[in-house]
Amino acid sequence: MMNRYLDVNPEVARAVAEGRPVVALESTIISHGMPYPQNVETALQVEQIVRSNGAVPATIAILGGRLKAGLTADEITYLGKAGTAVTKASRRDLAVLVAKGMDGATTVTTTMMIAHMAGISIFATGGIGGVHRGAETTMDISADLEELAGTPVMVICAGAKSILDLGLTLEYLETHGVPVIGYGTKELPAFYTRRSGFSVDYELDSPEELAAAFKVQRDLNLRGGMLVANPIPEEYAMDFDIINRAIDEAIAQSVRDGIHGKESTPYLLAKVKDLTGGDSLESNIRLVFNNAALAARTAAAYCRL
Ligand code: PSU
Ligand code: MN
Repeated sequence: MMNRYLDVNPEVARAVAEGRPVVALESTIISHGMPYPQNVETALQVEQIVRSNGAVPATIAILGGRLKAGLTADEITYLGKAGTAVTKASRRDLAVLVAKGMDGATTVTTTMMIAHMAGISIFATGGIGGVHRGAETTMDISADLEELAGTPVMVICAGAKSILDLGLTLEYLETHGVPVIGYGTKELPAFYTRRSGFSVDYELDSPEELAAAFKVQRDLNLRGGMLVANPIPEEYAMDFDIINRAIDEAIAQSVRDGIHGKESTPYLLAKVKDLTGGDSLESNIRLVFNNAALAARTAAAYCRL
């Protein structure tokens, strides 16, 4: 935890030192995942939800070259207003951003890294990156999967969007030994929808069960993280065909526009939002709230073990 590049905010540091529950939250979802002002409102509300479910929130980002675990409301507002002007920071960006004293919005990858440096074990987000459709020729596979393979943090998400090849994403996680847990379901949820047609490894049904499984993984010193897929609440889920038509259209447009590399995911997310007239944004916000609550309750259960 002695890390000259890391600032853990005092409330988070105290909770970690005293063995109290803390939940890490990412910042790419703020700067690149949602428009202003909904991004700032959502990020602040997510922190409140973590608190009201018994944990301390630690939103993670890189600010002025400092790795930050725990942001102020002003810092969250800054990231939300700056939007895509802030670098989307994955593992390969981290060293240069820090060396140059720059800002970075952390993806699942860098949020896991910084959470682990700060002693935080549980992380809530919306969706993870994965193996993109067409990866057999583009080789576009998110660094998030590699991080899950190597960094011991539990990531609670709503599954993965079908902008990805969900089958190949699951194969990759299997190869790397990452447990994929459905929360109250045997099917991998697909972010906007509760169903995808793909099975998860295990269904667990309570924060206590999640915490117990993660405790064994840590006690046995098994490499890597654990992926928990928590389906969007039914009342906020989107129609399966409507969302999948929008995703197919977004992918077709991205091919026409020659989008690739780190631009791919933000481009597809923005196009899907445009094509669904904003309905997808509401679903996105609700599923993040749902994941934040489960993460806080799981962090609390983990601290009791
Ligand atoms: N998927 C989503 N919403 C997001 C992201 C992915 O449904 O906001 C963001 C996350 O920060 C994730 C990153 O870690 O995109 C993955 O980007 P890439 O595919 O370039 O690795
Ligand atoms: Mn990619």
